[in-house]
Amino acid sequence: MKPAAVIHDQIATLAHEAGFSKAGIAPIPSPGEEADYPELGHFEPWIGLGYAGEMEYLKRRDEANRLLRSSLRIAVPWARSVIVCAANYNADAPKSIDPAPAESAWIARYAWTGQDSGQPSDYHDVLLARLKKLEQSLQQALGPFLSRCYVDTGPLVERIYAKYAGIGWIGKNTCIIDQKLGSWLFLGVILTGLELPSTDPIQVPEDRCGSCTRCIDACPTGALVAPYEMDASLCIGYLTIEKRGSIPEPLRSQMGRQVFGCDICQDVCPWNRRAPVSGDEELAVRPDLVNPALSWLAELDAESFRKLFRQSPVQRAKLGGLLRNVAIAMGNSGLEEYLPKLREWAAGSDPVLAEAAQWALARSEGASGLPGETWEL
Ligand code: B12
Ligand code: SF4
Ligand code: SF4
Repeated sequence: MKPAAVIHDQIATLAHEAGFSKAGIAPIPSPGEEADYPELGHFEPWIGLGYAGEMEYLKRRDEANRLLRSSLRIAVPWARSVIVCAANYNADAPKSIDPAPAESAWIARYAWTGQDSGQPSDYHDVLLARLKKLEQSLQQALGPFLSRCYVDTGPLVERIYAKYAGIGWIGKNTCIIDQKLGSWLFLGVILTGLELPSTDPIQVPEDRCGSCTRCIDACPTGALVAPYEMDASLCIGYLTIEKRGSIPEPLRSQMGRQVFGCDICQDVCPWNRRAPVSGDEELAVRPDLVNPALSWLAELDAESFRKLFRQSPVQRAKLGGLLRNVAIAMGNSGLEEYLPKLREWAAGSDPVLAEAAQWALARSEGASGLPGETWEL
């Protein structure tokens, strides 16, 4: 094996060539050594507290009833080290917290890509193609080895390995933050069967949150229940993307205009103020998805949804989920112009959408200052 520094430089160079902004190596702690990554110990209690909501994939266990994601030694026993790569997706575009027209919705920044160019442009596909390129270069440089690439879907808590690979610290908003790049970073991992030398402990980034609590203070639903701790079942990212069926009523008025994901706890983060704009052509922003009109999204049908969000993470919410979120945002807007659409939905055959629209109508009724007014449904 070559000296650690040479391997690091080689991997960093090849990762850059493959299109990543940053890369590093995290060894996988041996059984009994998991305490070396104390964050792994938080996973089981986190699941126990019900913070994963209905995200059943996070709760998967092996035959011995061990949570797969609590350790890579359990989930992928042959793996010995993780190469973690990060791609900057910061765009020169408005923030979710900037003043915006009352008629506009918010789609999270990570889903602004997805042009129907024939090329993969959902970040999952873009990063996976880059990881595979890097994997191939490494196989050539280091000789054949067991490996597997994942973006988002692997059985691991990527951010813990990202920290120990030197990508960034885990902020109080639970995101990985790099001092220069900020937190608008996608992560991708290559699990390897190689005992690659770890990133020098000195390079494990220092926590630079200090006494700041902006993200916790700004979270509309109180999902950041404590520093570094999220009750994901309260997070607007979960409610608008992962949650099927109805969204719990007390949370709806806190969702504001967010119809897909949420960027608030990153938009308020001082480390994102001077973060460089990405300039990554494959992750280029579709301007039509920045502050889109609620009325435009409300008119989507199965065909136009499929066309608009082909190659886009928005597909995950499905049309029914997106329209449910739009109905809630319309209710939160307090604008009377949405009443006809809400009445139409309230009388429609999709029970989840109908119920969300009824809630939005009742909320608009309160906001219009016309208590007692009834609408024909
Ligand atoms: C499930 C999931 C979600 C869930 C839950 C989020 C969450 N915080 O867990 C929901 C749907 C809410 C979500 C939202 C978002 N997600 Co998401 N998500 C994931 C996924 C698939 C798993 C994360 C996971 O395992 N969570 C479980 C909990 C337990 O982990 P955790 O919050 O990271 O908590 C650990 C640490 O906080 C740690 N910890 C560290 N220090 C300390 C200190 C103390 C005292 C304590 C108690 C704990 C603690 O302990 C915890 C347990 O190990 C990952 C991909 C992956 N495979 O890892 C992407 C991932 C985390 N998401 C990502 C993104 C981009 C987002 C959104 C920005 C999308 C959006 N705009 O809506 C938001 C960000 C919200 C936020 N503030 O985190 C990126 C994050 C990149 C980054 N820079 O950090 C990832 C890595 C996907 C990727 N490959 O790029 N996501
Ligand atoms: S993404 Fe939004 S709802 Fe989720 S923790 Fe951050 S601010 Fe709160
Ligand atoms: S807003 Fe403040 S506390 Fe939250 S992640 Fe950023 S620096 Fe840390």
